[in-house]
This record gives sequence, C-alpha cells and structure tokens, in this order.
Amino acid sequence: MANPINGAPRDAELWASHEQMLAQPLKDNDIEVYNIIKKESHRQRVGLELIASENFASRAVLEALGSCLNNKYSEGYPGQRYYGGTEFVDELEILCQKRALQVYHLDPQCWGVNVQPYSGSPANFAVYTALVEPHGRIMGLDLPDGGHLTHGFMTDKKKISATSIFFESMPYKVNPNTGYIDYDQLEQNARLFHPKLIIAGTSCYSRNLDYARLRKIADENGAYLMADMAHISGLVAAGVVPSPFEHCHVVSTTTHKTLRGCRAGMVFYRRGVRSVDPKTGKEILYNLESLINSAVFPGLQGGPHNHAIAGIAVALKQALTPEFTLYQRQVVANCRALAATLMGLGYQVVTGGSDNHLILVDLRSKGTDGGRAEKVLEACSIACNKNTCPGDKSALRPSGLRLGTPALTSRGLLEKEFQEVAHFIHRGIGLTLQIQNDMGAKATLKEFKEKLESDEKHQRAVRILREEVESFASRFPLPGVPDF
Ligand code: DSN
Repeated sequence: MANPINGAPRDAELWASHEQMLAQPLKDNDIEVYNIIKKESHRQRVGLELIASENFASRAVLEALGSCLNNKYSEGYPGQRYYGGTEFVDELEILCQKRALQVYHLDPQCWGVNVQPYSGSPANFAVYTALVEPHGRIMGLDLPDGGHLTHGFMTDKKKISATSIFFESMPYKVNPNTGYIDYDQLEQNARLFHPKLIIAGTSCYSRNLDYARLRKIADENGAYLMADMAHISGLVAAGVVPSPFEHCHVVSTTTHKTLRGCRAGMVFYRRGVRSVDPKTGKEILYNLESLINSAVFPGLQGGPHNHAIAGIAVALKQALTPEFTLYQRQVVANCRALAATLMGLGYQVVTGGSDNHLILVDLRSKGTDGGRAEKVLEACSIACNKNTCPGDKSALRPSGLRLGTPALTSRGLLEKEFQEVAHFIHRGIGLTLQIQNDMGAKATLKEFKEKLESDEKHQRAVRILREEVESFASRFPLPGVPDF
C-alpha cells in the first residue's frame, strides 16, 4: 500500500494501530486522563459538595453529552444551516426548544428560546449585544452584594467584566443591615442613570426577587428587564420559587446548576404582540427574537455544541417529571434545615434564612472569615466558597461562606442528614478558630494556610474530621456514569 503523500509504503501495522486508537476505551487509551477523572470522581464521592452552583448531572445527561453529537458542525438555526447533514441536529434543537418552553409553561406564540449559548456568561453577553448599544447602560446587582461578574462588575480601579468594558454599568446594592436588595435606592439611581437594561439575577442571594417591582422600575425608565435565573432555574421549573417570566422581557440561564443538566446556557425572549397603539389600534410586535438569535450566532459564537444541546434536552425532560419537583422541594427544605441548624449553633445567616437553595453565613460574629474557614473545610473534604457579606469593608477578606444544597440533595441527603452536615461545618469552623488563636490576629491568609498544612496538631484534627466526613459522604450514591 503506497503512502498517498510521499509514495513510501504505508506502515500497515501503524495504520491498524491507528484504528485501534480510535476504538479504545479511555482507560486503555489514556491512562493519565483516566486516572485524573477517577481521582475527581473519588473526590466528589467522598466529599460534601456544598458549592451552591454545582450539581451532579444524571447518567442520561452525561451519556448524551458524550455522544457522537460532539462531532457535528451546524452553524445556523434549524432549517437554516451552513452545513449539510443537519437533519438530526435540527430535530434535536427543535425538541430542546419545545421542552424548554414546556418546562416554564410558555406559550410559543409569546416566547421563543435560543438553546445554543455555550454557557451563562456568553448567554448574558449575547443579550447585552442584542439589546444594548455599545456603551449603553446596564444595572445589575453588585458582585459583592450577591450579583454575578457578567452583570457589570468593576472596581474603583478596574473594569473587570467585559460587561463593564463594552457597556456602562451601575450596580444596585443590598441594604447592609438587612441583606435584602435595596429596591428604593435602585429606583432612585435608575432615574438618574437611565439604564437600557436592568438585570434581575443573583449568584449569592438567598431571597426571592421582587420581579414586579423591578419591572416597574424598568418601565419607568423605558428599560428592558432581563432575569438571569441561572442559580434558580431548576427551582423555577418546579414552581418552588416565583417565576421571572411573568414580568421579564428576556430570561437567561445556565443549565447545570439547579436545573441539573450539562454545562450550557439558554436565552428566552418575548415574541408576538408587545403593545397596541391606543390611537391607531395597530399592534406593535417585539423585535427581540432576531436580535438575540443573531447576537448568539453569528455575532458571538460559531457552531452550536450539539452534544450540549442534547444534554440540555435530556435535563429538560427530567425537569417535566414529578420526581424533579419532589427533588427541588427537598433542595429548599434541606436548605432551611441547614440554615436552622447553623443558626441554632450560634451562626449568623444573612437575612435570617433562605427562600431558595443557598445561604450565606456571616462569620464576623465568630471572629473569623470566609477565606480561612473555606481552606479548613476543604482540607476536611467539605467544599464551599468564601463570599462577601453585606457591609464587608474589603472584598479581599470576605466574611462569609456560601453554602448550597442542590448537589447533596441529588445524592439523596434529607433534612436530618443536613443537620449532620451543619455539625461537620461547625467543627471545621471550630478548627479554624483554633488555628487562628495559635497565630495571633495579624497572621495573613498565606501564613494561616502554611500553619494549617504544616502543624502536626492541626493536621491530626483535620484528619479526624476528614475521615468522619468521608465515611459519612460515602454512604450516598453519586449520580453519573457508573464506570467513574
Ligand atoms: N460560578 C457560578 C457561581 O458559583 O455562582 C456563577 O457563574
């Protein structure tokens, strides 16, 4: 057999081995990556996952994600593609759109959805690109107050998010005394700032949003109201928190948090009649659909990730079941149990509780902060993240810990197990205080970490707690592909 390029005989053995390479299971083909995945799977299995934005996707979602759909290019939208061979990805995308509208009880005459965004950040940027002119004005909840980077985050010194670079952003805040959003201040500031778009969305806020109030403020300023429901999209689907759809013009979301799909995003937009001219009786239509679709593609993205669209579709089918509603109710019940137990142990929970899947624990009254507690808890196989609390003087030393229940609820933990989780956290924070006491108040976080890692007495205490945590967590099944 001649090599088609240089005429030399093709190495038949090498060619056969190439075929074999394509057919080998991961374990045989790439033991390094396989072992890393195994280690990560073990970490997830033996740890307590309390990062509020994480979840464990089902086996079916992961199978769809790992399918041949990964291979297919299909720039464009169903029926209007730039490539051939798209009949099945067209069918898939249409199915996914249909399910997305069904899950949120949306009439296709009044709402459409784009399921192509690669994740939440690109979804949000696509909405701004579509609806706000360059350097147009946006208002979102400030990141240190529980908003998201992509809602326009900037500091005194630097524009951090591209949203604040390519658009002009002005944040709104929570009341530092109550932890609740200060809608009155937002209303006043909006009158001065005249935003084109207001974002109703959060990354660390444990209370329901007042969408009606936000819409009133948007209307007063001729602004669009966009909800970023990424954190709560599963809760909204199950009807356990208020839906943003009644009041918003646009709704963006990720699909891997409470919705429990794969990592991707969606943008819902209103369509159909926007208003009727009182003088002429003429209908004025929304023009969001073409603006948003063309911002996603070709504005910002290339070919859709068809394997991810399949993963979203599978998650949405699951979201239509009574089992999913039961799960979301349990997420909220577990969160309340976690909050109540921690408050019973003397912790301050911002706003005094939670309406949803997460709480923010303010550690100032305990004499420590989120960064130190996060490190000790991580060493004890408890994953959560430090977060600023209302009134924090410096974002560099956040006082709080954000704790969420979606992931562990997917593993089957109920209220009484979350009470045990609260006690594990309490012990971890107790250890944090012991290390701090040994070091004096002036020690930096770096010095704290060095002490944690090197001091035999503290290491022993960490080991004891970690072993208990791991043996507790290992009792619960880990959803996903069995081989991992
Ligand atoms: N990183 C996510 C979170 O933790 O909330 C938001 O994108």
